[in-house]
Amino acid sequence: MKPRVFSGVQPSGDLHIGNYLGALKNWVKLQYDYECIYCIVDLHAVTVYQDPATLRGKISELAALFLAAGIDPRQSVIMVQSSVPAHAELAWMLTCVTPVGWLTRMTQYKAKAEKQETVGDGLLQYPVLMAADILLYQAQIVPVGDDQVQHLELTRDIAQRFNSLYGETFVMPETKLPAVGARIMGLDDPLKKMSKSETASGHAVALLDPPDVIRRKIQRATTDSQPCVDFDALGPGVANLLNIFQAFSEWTDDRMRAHFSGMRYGRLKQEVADMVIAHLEPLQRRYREIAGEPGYVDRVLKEGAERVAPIANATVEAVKRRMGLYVPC
Ligand code: AQP
Repeated sequence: MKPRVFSGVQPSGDLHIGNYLGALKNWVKLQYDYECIYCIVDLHAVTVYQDPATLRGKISELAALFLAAGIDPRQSVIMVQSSVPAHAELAWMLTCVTPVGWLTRMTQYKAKAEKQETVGDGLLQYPVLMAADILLYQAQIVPVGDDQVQHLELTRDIAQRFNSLYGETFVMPETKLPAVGARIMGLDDPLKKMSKSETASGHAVALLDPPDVIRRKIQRATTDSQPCVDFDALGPGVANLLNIFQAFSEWTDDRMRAHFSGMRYGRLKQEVADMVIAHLEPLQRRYREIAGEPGYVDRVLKEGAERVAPIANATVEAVKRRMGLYVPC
């Protein structure tokens, strides 16, 4: 049996090249060697307010983008988190073994809570729900970007605590980061992670941005006062542009150095824009075809949920038995 992979993306905004390079691109590569479950984590998205009509649209858009990026539904499962109730059920049971102190020290919680007038309990519980997503399927590998490393450590801590309280139940999942592109930074502020919920227009390149918009955003990206690329003294803005180029092109470090050393920033930005557009144009073409096929995306999501529900339900039943909860005969 192939080892199992689980990962997810929130339908909380426009998918950007950080999500693609940190997660999706890796997912496509893994799908032939592993049993992969890729999830649209809508229950995570509502930990901060989402306009209901927009959210519904974003779920379908995200599913079509998974397909357009190369996730093959005959190989991998594509599903929506809320369509398998076991995610929420297991999350409650794991909440009961998770100390609050483990949650309040999560850096993503602190960063997101700072931006809210009222902090919902869901925002604090977010990493427990994420642990439930992964442990529900006994996933061995979780391909994510760098910002999720702390949540994965917490997932292992929760699994270990459950196992030591109730007996061996959960497999310990491992984090899989991409070699390049694990943390893409904002184009407008290279000290901040590129993020869906950041609304400044020059912050992120969305996967569905038209080529002229992509070019304009990259041309305006923050660099520094040096005139050209110096690999021994890279500022964060230039390092980010080079990182984006290398993650898309998969060039080696030596080739990157040989090609970009001494290049003026204007030319660098032009080459980065060309590389991003060359990769996103075919993806956008496939997206338009998929989105234009009535009923296709809904069928993929329905089949996905049906394929994984038995695995999820079996885990919930095992956890209930371990905890002494009622399981009907
Ligand atoms: N900037 C990034 N660079 C590399 N990888 C990234 N990921 C997110 N941002 C970057 C990875 O994308 C996957 C899906 O992310 P998510 O939807 O779970 O939400 P997030 O990590 O909180 O990402 P965002 O874009 O910043 O969303 P919002 O603003 O809604 O919170 C994950 O594997 C993540 O690591």
